Amino acid sequence: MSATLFGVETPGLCQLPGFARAHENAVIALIGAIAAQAPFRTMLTPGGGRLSAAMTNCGQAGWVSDRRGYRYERTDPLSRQPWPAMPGLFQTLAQNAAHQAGFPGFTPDVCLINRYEPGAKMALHQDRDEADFTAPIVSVSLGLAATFLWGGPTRAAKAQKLPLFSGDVVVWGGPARLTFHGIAPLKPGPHKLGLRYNLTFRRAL
Ligand code: MD6
Ligand code: FE
Repeated sequence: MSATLFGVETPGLCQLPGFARAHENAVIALIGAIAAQAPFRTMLTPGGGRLSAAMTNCGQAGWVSDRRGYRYERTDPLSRQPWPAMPGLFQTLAQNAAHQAGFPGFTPDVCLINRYEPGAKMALHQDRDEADFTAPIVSVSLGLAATFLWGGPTRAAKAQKLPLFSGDVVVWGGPARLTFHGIAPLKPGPHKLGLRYNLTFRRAL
C-alpha cells in the first residue's frame, strides 16, 4: 500500500488517518506513566545546539543525542536505569498499523516519544541510527495538529507538506525508509492537550 501525495504515488509511505483515535486517551495516560520514570528532556546535538522537541523513550533501548552524536542506548543517561518497558498497547498498535500498511511481522524493539510545545519543530533529517533498515517505522501523532514535511532522498529535495492530526498513524519503509522528513514549527490549536506527542516505533537493535 502506498500514499498518493499531490498526485504522486509514494511507494513505501502509508497514511492511516485516525488509526489510533480510539486509543488516544489510553496512550496519553501511558506516556504520562513512562515520563514519570524517564522524564522528557531536550537533548543536545553534536553541533552544540539543542533539539526543540523534548524526548523520552520506552522499550529495549532509547534514542539519545549529545555532543558525542546520535545513537541508541539501553539505559537512560539521566537515571542510568533501563528505559521503561514498552506497554502492550503500544506494541499491538504498532504491529497492527504496520500489518495494515503492508509490513507484516513488524515487532518494534524501541519507541521514541517526542513532545512538541507550540513553536517546537524538527529539522529535515533521515532516521539512520537503526540497525535494521528493512523494518519500517510506525509513527503515531497525538494532540495538536502538525505539518509533516516529506522531502526526498537528499536534503536538497523540496519537501511536501502533509497535515497530521491526533490519532493519525503514518508508516514508512522499503524504498521510502531513508527519506528526509521533518516537522514545521508547531502552531497552537484547540486540542485539549495543548501540545503534540509523536511516537515512533522502530527496529533499532
Ligand atoms: C514527528 N517524526 O512526527 C517526527 N521519523 O514528530 C519523525 O521524525 C519520524 O514520524 C521517522 C518515521 C516517522 C516519523
Ligand atoms: Fe524521523
